Parts: sequence; structure tokens; C-alpha cells
Amino acid sequence: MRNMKSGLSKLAILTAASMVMAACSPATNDARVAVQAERTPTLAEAQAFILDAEKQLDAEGLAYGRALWVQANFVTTDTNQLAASADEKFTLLTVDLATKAKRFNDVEMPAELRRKFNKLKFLLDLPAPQNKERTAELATIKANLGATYATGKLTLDGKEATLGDASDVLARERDPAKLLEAWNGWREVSVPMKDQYARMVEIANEGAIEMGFDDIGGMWRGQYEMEDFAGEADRLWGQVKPLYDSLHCHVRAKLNENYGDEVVSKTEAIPAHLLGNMWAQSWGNIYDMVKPEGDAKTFDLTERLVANGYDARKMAGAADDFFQSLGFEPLPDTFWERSLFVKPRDREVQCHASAWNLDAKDDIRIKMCTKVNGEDFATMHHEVGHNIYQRAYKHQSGLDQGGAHGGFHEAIGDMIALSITPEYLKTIGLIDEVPSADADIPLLMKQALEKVAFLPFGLMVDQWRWKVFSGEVTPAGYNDAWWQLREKYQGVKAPNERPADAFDPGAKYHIPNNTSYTRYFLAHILQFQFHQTACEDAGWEGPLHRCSIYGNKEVGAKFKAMQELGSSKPWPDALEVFTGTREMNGSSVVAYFAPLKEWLDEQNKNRSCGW
Ligand code: X8Z
Ligand code: ZN
Repeated sequence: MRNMKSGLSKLAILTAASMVMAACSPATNDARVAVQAERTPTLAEAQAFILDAEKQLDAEGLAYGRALWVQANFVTTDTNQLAASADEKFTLLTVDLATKAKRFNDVEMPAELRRKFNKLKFLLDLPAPQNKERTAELATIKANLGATYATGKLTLDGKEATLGDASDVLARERDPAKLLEAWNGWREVSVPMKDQYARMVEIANEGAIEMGFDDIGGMWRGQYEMEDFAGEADRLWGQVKPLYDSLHCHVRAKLNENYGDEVVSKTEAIPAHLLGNMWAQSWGNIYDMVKPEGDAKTFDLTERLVANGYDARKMAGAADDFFQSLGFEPLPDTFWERSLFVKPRDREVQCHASAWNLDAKDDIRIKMCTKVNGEDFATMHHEVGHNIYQRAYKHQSGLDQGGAHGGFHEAIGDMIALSITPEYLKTIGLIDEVPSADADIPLLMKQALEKVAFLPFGLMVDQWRWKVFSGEVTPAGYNDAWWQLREKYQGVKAPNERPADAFDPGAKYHIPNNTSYTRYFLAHILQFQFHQTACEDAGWEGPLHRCSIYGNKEVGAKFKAMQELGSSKPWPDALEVFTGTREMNGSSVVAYFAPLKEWLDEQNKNRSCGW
């Protein structure tokens, strides 16, 4: 995650700042700018400016991060206000620095330094205009939206329930009426967000324009340092879409067999409450309904974790052990002391899993309301992967601390989770017998329900936001535009007519919390690319889904070399270090799932696919 989660580490502690000019406080800066306005600044001044900016961001970032950590771990009116104040302060500083940086626009400087100047514009998820009142208003809205999501409640079976409870219903229930109750209930939480969201967009767009972007969307896309970011995402989607279409076709047919024409049509988009997940973004929980016939030889990871006495800490321990097997240092004691692993019974927390680095060095931690199940076993590796990456680039200077791009950050732990193969699970004692080759299709099906199903969702969330940010979609059209994109990309539709005041995008964490989302789409491409490279380097010749790099120090060393770069080089350089190529490529996803694709197409032979 950006900024105070994985991005906080961008604000690294700077060691000796020898040649800092007298630019320590905004006040002295102002005076200097006035005096120096007539001449082009020198390279030395540019270097000193960045050094000083990193120092200020580092100090402010630490305070900001702590305020956000406390709020996320203890959501109350007071911590909300403290978080808003810290956000306001940090935003003011960052906007000030990005504005002052403009005077160095014409200075000739090395590419590395120019990139640091550019990065000043990307530190905030939402920029504020240079106006104290509106900066404060923006910070308050942000804190409120986050808290509304974190503390949202619904009614299930006449009792108060949380998102976690509703998600369990979506995962396990098979009665459409009960599924619908949970699905609709959670969407009432976001109704009051809509007006605030619209106001937030208005203010932040002003800020983005002042920084030289067309709108917030332009700013979000700009950080990827690509000519045509949206086009690149479309290209990658084109590579994997045929696979998604085959999966969609089979899943819909099976849901139709289970629920009948009344609930699921054979030709239209799939109603969103039937796919096992609150947002229909991953479908692993409906494996039992879509699995190949005669699936006797696989295993249920959730059942195995429970039977082996796993709890959240033990799950984190498995992730730690995996990274250690590749040559990474053990997680520090403070990780175990300061992380939040389970949902507390007596206070409100932001349960959506996240990974943090508070001091841009070793104070790495996660916050996760872990459930002991297969899904969270993978999420645990995802979160620990963020922490491992953050620590790997801690030696970089403040502005170079960060993922090569957001997709890299989201792919590190996921790539490791792709190595959680039956063979590996046997090695760590979770299963007794490795299923034979006739379990390949069932194993691939489980993986596809998580990973392939996710792809169009990963893409559409920001497609919606880009339209909102550009003004193409206005508040009156927020909800309809959301469902148009859900249908277009995912072939998923709302299970019932949406109320006029519905704000369904707000029921997904990353919307009220302003976390950009295309990063996850890219991560779902990149993790397979990383996995394929790692397996080839390890000399693996079998099917990709059976390859685990557990214990491979050579692969680990190369993986670490990429991570250590942080964002100090353009992302293609980082990609090249690990994969030898400078392009993201969906062909690894296609190769990984090739046997399943063939099987799906056979199943779909007499079905009508598409929606
Ligand atoms: O938000 C996350 C992580 C934290 S960065 C748990 N993910 C996305 C989501 O939950 O929607 C991981 C996969 C997609
Ligand atoms: Zn993540």
C-alpha cells in the first residue's frame, strides 16, 4: 500500500546531511525563493533541496505514520481527529515541497535526481490545493470515510454484524436469500459516504491541477512512468481475457445447475452475491460448486491448518520461515511485539489487512484480523511480503524507498504464495501425501478461482475512479457507472435493483481509503512472471503450478537484488534484474493455467459463453 503503509518507507531516515543549505523551515525557504527567483538555481542547490526535503519528510512521516497506525488500531472520534490533523500537516508539507520544487524545473541534473523531484509530486494519494481550509477539510473527509468503513455494521438474522461476519456468510451460505441479506446489508454502510466522496474528489482535483496534472487520475497514472499506462493495462488484459472468459463460462454454468434459471441465467452476467466473496473479486469459496467431478484426491487447506493447530502467529511464522529459506533475515522481534494479528474483541480496528514500516528501517509490522483459513494463509504471505520488501530497500534514500511500482509491492508476497504447493505443504508437515497428477485440474481450478477471477476486478476499480476524477462520471452517475464497468469487465451484475442513494463503490475498502487499485491487477500479472522466472532459474521442468522455490538461496538472492533497488531505478530496470526482461507480460499467467484452459474449453463446448 502507498504512503503510510508500504509508502511510508519512502520517507527514509537520512543519515549525514552534510551540505544542506539553510532550507530547514518553510519560512526560511520562502525568503530564499524570493531572493533567488530571478536566476536559475544551480545543481548544488537542487541537490541540497532534495536532501533537505527528504529530511523533513522523514521527520514528519514518522509522526504521521504513528498517528495513522494508532487510528487504524483503535478507531475512535479522537484518534480520527488526531489522524486528520497529522494528515493535514503532512499534506501541507508535501504540497509545499512539490510547489517549491518547480523552481528547479529548468535545472540540468542527473536522471536519478530528476526522478526524485518528480516523486515529490506522487507522495500523496490525494493532493490538496494550496489552501489551509481546504487542506483541513480534505483531511477530515479522508479520516471520516476511512472510519465509516472500518466501523461499519449491518444486520444479519436480526443481529448486529461486521464485515467479517457478512463475508463469512458470502463464503459459506448457499441460500440465495441469506446471501442477499449479507450482500445488501454491507452496502448500506457506504450510502452516507457519497456526498463526502464527491467533495473529496472536488478538492483533491484542485490540488492535482495545481501540481500540473489534468486531474487525480492523471497523477495516479503518472507515477508508473509509462507513456500510456491505461493502454498498457488494456494490453495485459487482452492477453489474459480469453482465460477469464473460459472460467466465467464454466462457473456460470455450474451456478446455474446449482441455483436454477430463476437465480442465475445461462446467458447473462452473474449476480454478484453468488461468487463467495463480498465484492465477487475472488471466487475460491465456491470451489465446491464448480469443481471437476471426481475430485477426491486434493485437500482442504483450511481444514489442514486447523487440524495442525495453526493460529495467526503460526501462519505469520510460516511466511517468515519461507522468506528465511530464500536467504532473507528473520522478521525482527518488534514485528512480533507490535503487529496486530487478530481482531480485538473490545475495540474498533480497521480490519482490512495492511503492512507498515514506521521508521523506514526495521520497524515493520502488519495489521490483520486473521482468520485461520487457506485464504488468509495466502494473505499472510502477501502482507509479510510487503514488510520484507520494505526492509530490503531500507538502505535507499528517502525518496527512493518504495516499490519499483505499486504492482511490484503487491506481487512480492503473492509470488511466494504461488510456491505453497502440495509438495511444500508436505515438507512443512501440513499434509501427509502429495496428490498425484490427476489432481492437477482441481488444484489449478482452486488457484484460478482466486487469481484469474480477480483480474477484471483488479482492472475495473480504477477505470471507475479515472472516470470519476476526470468528471466524465458525476456523482449522479457514480453507481450506474460502477455497475456498467462491473458488467463490462467481470460479467457480474447487481443481484437486485440498486436504491437511488446507493454508493456501492464505497463498500470496497480501497475507495473510501483512496488506495489505487490497478496495482493489484499488475501484481496478478507480475507474480506469475516472477514465479515462472524463479522456477526456470531453479531448473524446474514440471508444470508451473507444482513448482515451489522453497529453500532456493540462488533464486532468493536474485529476488532480493531486485527488491533492494526500491524505486531508485525505473521499474523496467528492477524487472530486468529478476526476470531478464523489461516488459510486463501476461503470458506467464496463460502458461500457468494452460492445462485448465484446455479442460475448461472442453467443458464449455456446448455452452453459450459471454454475457
Ligand atoms: O488490499 C489488499 C491487501 C492489502 S494491500 C490485503 N488486496 C486487494 C483487496 O483485498 O482487494 C490484496 C488483493 C487485492
Ligand atoms: Zn498489499
